[in-house]
Amino acid sequence: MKSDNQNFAHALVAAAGAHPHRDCLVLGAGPDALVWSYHDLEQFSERMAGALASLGTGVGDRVVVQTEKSAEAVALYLGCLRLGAVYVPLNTAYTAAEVHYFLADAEPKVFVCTGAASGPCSGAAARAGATLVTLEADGSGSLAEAARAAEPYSGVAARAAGDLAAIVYTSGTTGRSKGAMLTHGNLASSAEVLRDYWGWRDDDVLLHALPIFHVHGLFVALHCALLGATPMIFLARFDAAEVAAALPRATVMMGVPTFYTRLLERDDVNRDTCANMRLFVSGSAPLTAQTFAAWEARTGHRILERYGMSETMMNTSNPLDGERVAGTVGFPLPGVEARIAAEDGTVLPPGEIGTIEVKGPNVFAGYWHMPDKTAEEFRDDGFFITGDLATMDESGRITIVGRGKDLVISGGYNIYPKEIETLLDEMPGVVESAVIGVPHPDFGEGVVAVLVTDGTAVGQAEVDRALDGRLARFKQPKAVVTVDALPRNAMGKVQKNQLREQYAHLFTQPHP
Ligand code: MCA
Ligand code: AMP
Repeated sequence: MKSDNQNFAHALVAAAGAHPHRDCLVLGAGPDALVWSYHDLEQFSERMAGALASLGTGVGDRVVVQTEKSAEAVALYLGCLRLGAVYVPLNTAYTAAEVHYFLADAEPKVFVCTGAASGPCSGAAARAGATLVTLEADGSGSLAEAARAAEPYSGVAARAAGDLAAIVYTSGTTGRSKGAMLTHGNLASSAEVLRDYWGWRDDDVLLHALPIFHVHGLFVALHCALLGATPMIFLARFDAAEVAAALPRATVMMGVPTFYTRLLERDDVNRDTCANMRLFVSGSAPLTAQTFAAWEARTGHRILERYGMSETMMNTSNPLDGERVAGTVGFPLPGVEARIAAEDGTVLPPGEIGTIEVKGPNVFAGYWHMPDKTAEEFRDDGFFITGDLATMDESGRITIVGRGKDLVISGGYNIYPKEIETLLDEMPGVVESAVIGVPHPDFGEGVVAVLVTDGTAVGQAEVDRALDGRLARFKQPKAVVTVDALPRNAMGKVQKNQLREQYAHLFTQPHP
């Protein structure tokens, strides 16, 4: 009988309860590997929930988390769900200055960070009314200690499908980050659909090398394994040598395209080492047809590419059994409606380029504290305007051809130029700036700052100095060029396409 409690933790607790002694998180390799069983994870999540409750956290309270990837961090996430609290993960690369904004915006009850961040963030946490606790990569820290001593909270707070489970911040075109509100229904529907569509098996072993502060690593990858109560080889970060060494023990890997290009540089990634694998998934950024072909030639596997967003979880996927076509993101997932529309909302016929719009149980509940922004991005009939440009063929297969939004995707991280331009424009000697993404052999796209100066010499060193501590390193320009003037159209709008063409080979060799 299906429970009335739509808290997604309820489904996860049931899955773990059915297989308590199965391996859940395998940390490290060989005889030194540390293994958490499903029972271990459940027990510690109850203790994490108990510790959070003793700090006054209850239903609907936000818990902002900026910690390294660890088994304890997974237990913290599950503890939040159990309590009905709202989990708010932050990229570990964000600087204290960036974190201050998130704390002020999310107004959390608790802020969990590493000891290193606690000093620079303590004032902002106090101003937001949050209790600051720590959790380190090795599982120590004040929250971990509190959890070990806490009275376990073994319940699962009653939640409806439409109640908030998480807020995932995504940068905005205005330079101000928006919190995408994800509900228990969003998490559950997406996880269940992916489990079925990708044919999750009882004997699957997931190779998990993604960060757990974004939808890809936290919800897509983790949820598939947890819902199936199957093991994960849980790596703290992506390290090509470690991933290659783990491949023979895994059956499924999910990654961003950079994972695949880096693995292709290694001789020990081949048909033999991938013999146990049944599925390689790629997403978060476009996978080139070249990487798709090289991977197939090397390993015999056709990578399954899928497409999603923080706001919508997963929207489309190439099929498990049917044809996986390079350069396409496949078909709308079951339950997801997708259409291609013109700017005015007119639905376009097959083959025409327009914006992908989606509707379904996977689509978020809106932006936290931004009702106007939310209203702008939804059509009257409930479709969400993704900002991604694509075509759909007669069979419903979607090919992404570009972005309507001014966004750079580097190594699977979204970077909004406006946020960088605002800081560059404040630099002495800079008259104006344009930030663009151009092809990069490792990250797919690399950030380039194009500057107009008043004659002052402003180069990479000056830009690095000006942005350090204010912007996460991955957002900082990997190249700086100066020009006399930015190209503009008749309306005065900067022609970024022209700049992208001009600097297309800054990081790569032009084709002969
Ligand atoms: C690290 N660096 C980067 C990036 N990552 N620069 C640009 N883009 C990046 N993605 C820089 C660091 O700032 C540092 O610079 C240098 O590279 C080395 O840093 P390190 O941490 O050692 O890098 P790495 O471990 O090699 O990381 C590369 C990576 C990582 C493995 C590709 O970025 C990664 O795990 N990406 C996955 C992102 C992801 O999960 N995206 C999902 C979000 P310096 O030396 O100058 O200090 S999208 C999503 O969730 C939606 C729903 C979806 O569809 O999936
Ligand atoms: P995020 O806001 O970090 O969740 O990133 C979502 C964005 O990543 C989407 O709007 C797309 O622009 C991009 N994206 C995700 N998956 C793919 C893919 N398979 N191909 C191209 N772009 C993708």
